[in-house]
Amino acid sequence: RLMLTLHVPSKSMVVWEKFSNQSMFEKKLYHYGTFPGSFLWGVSSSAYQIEGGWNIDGKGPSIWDKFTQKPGNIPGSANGNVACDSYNRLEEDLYMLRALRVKSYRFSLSWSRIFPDGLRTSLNQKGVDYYNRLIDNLLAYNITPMVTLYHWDLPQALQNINGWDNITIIDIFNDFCDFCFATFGNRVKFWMTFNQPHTIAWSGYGLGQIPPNVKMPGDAPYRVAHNLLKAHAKAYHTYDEKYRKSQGGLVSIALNADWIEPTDVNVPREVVAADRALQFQIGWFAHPIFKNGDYPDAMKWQVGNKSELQGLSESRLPAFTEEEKAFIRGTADVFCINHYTTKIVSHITARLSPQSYEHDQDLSEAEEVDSPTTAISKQRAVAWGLRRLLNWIKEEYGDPEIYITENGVSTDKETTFDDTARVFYYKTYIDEVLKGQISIFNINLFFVQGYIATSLMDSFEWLNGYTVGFGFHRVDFTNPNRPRTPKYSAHYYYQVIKDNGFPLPDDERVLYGHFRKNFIWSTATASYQVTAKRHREQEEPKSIPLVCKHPLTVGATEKDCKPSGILFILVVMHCDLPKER
Ligand code: GBH
Repeated sequence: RLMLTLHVPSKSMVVWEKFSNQSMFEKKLYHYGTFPGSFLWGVSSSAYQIEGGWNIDGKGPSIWDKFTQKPGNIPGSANGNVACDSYNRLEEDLYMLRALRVKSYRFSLSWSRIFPDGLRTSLNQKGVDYYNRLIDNLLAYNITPMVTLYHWDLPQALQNINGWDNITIIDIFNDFCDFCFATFGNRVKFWMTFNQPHTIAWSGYGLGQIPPNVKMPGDAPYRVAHNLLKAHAKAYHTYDEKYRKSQGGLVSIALNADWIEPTDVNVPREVVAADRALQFQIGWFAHPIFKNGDYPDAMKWQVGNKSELQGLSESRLPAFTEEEKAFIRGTADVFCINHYTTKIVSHITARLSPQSYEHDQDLSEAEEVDSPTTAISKQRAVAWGLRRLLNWIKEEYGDPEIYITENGVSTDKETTFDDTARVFYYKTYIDEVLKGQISIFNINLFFVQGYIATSLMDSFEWLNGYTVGFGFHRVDFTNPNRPRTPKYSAHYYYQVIKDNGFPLPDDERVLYGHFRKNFIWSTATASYQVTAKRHREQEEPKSIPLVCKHPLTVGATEKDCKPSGILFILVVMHCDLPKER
């Protein structure tokens, strides 16, 4: 413990101290109880994944439109041209939301549907009308809209000027946000600027897997993240200065994080490594926003040292000025977290070349092999990781109000109704959230205000196309009408929302009382288990001994076996048939 205190810089090491030595029993214990009455249950979606209508009513193309038009980029050459056709099927979407009885719906705005070329001068009123209709209908049904301003679908016109790698985009994004606050903010009170800036920076500009498919793992992700943080902060201040007073909403950003468990919690270096992994993932954005306006020490140290060893004159991690730090610090009203899985990391000394955000971390990552796999590789269902992550966030960022803005699991597209894996996932993951609301085993509480399940219906799942589904509803993508059908999990989630959690079922309640007077108490065994070998060999049974009336005493008579008032229960035996039969 002392060693850990000395080596793990972050206060949040207490999470590993408290939890990592939990027994299997403690880890898997099911906790019954309910959430506070105000708990915000919801489901999520995002524009490109569901809307379709990619080139109608004036919408401009986004980087995802461009990427998916090229055959072979996505399995089955899938794209979001039609997707769930939500642009034309608002009524169907609203019907599902009402049927689930959710309290909130998290969706995103397609920037290029509102500003086709990304700029305010290109305003497309039909796009605005669509979102007005959606928002008005949600409110009419008492469903709180939670709006993501940017869920990865940058207007292609802005990519032509280098997208998030060009600092001028900070002001351009701010114009878009300003317009959305002004236009929808009288009804929308929950805003998220970005969905998963980590994915935008690393998958988009480092690995180059998602658009804009830039493969510059050594520096572009850091530059892009720097711009995303400034863009977020700028939009936050715009809301603060122009809209907060009259509209009274809140602004945040949806960060994503896997939980990270060290390979060996008793080796300080490994706990430091796990903490470092979280700092590079969630701390990259959360540390500046929720702590001091600057990157985590672990990142500054690692990237700085590597850069020096690589002979660079300055760190590949850009630095903020004091003014910028003050501008970024404190720019989120609540903590929004997207979470899916848990990974195990260990410390390594990574190679210096090529330069990469990945190697900068000096970590290697493995799967949590005791947990069930899901339809997407390396995305195991590890429910207990969620509670640890929430506790880590609580410790690291000073007990913020937390919303879980995405959590869910995929099943393959053949699973159309009986999605028991999804039911099990929600049942166990939501229970980990519940455990944090109530003090058990004296373990600290965190404050989760809402839970948004991903997702409302099967959708275009980015690089996985339509091969997997996260939805409570199945969508038949081969049918032009895109019919939606509730899966088993939809019924289950409806019940969880209705019960506001997991009230103790009647058959789990502890009962005190007496059995009726003539109740027969007994005990059981099987002949083979109690008969000596010698005895069995002497007495070759003439018939199959299916029924033994005297399980306790071999050779006893019926009289011997019936002490007054006690009857022996007949034991049916299947396992000791004579060999020749
Ligand atoms: C979520 O990300 C998305 O936010 C959500 O829109 C989506 O519905 C959900 O995943 C399920 O697909 O393969 O290049 O995209 C979850 C966190 C981080 C997991 C990035 C996949 C790999 C990058 N994701 N990660 S890529």
